[in-house]
Amino acid sequence: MVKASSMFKSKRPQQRPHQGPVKAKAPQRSFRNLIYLENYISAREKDEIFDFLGTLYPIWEMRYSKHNPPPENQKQRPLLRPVYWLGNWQFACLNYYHPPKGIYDRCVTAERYPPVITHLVQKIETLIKETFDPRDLPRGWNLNTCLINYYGDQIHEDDKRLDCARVGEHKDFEPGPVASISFGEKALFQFVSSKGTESKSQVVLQQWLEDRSLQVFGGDKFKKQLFHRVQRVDRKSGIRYQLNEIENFETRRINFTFRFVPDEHIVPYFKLKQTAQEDVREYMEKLASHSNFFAQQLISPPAKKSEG
Ligand SMILES: O=C(O)CCC(=O)C(=O)O
Repeated sequence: MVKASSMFKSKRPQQRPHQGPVKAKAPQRSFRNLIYLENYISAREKDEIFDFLGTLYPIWEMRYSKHNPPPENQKQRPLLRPVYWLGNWQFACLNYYHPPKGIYDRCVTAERYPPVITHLVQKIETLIKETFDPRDLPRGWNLNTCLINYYGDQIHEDDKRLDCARVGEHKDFEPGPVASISFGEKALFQFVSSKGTESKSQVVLQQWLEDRSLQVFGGDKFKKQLFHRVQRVDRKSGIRYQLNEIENFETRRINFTFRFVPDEHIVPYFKLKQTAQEDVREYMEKLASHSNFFAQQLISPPAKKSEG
């Protein structure tokens, strides 16, 4: 069990679904399989991570594609935010990693972690191994996959802003604990219980994720039973990140979530099935325009010489 400073249970979830933070003085509590640590990332590590972020060009993905069209009653739509993946890229239109059935043709080999992230991930893995029940750590578990989420405002042509700094309720299906580090404006992160689309979700637990904080969650309750979401991102500090320009977007929070995908389910682009290659080709080309790694991935491997 690890101290989850200022993590608090929603007082009256029945009466107050979807209403943002419950105004209660946050008590110090401990939860099994849940860690929240403020100031976990040092100022120096943050600087190094931001130097690295300055080399990335995040992309806006569409949720669906030619070979994975929207289901009935749904439309094609862009994700709410630009993203970048390290370790492997789970394109939205390939439906993300979702065991037990959705494990092939979903995770595409991506760039490795830079040294500052490798070092941090080792520290986080050690913390998790020391504090989590070993039964909640799948065989071979390590944090080899990272999703970088950019949160902020979309700026429209008439200069109108659309605050799209949130994530709807969902589960992360990668096995084992997920770790997340946050930078910039604080975000209201909520665990919610949901009984389907008809009834409103109930906030079970919520936490403001502060700049330089670490959050880890795992186990049946937080990973398998509850959903989680980012309800909103504050703007009180006035933070605006000037990284590589994301067209018509103003970033005020950046979050890294680290996950585990078994290596055997991560494949280079050219090993994806043809339809999946076709669906993500445009994204790969966009990434390749700024990254030697992705440019190399688009070069077909030399055909194997036939024996004899
Ligand atoms: O931004 C966050 O704190 C959480 C992001 C998240 O839920 C996800 O990437 O699955």
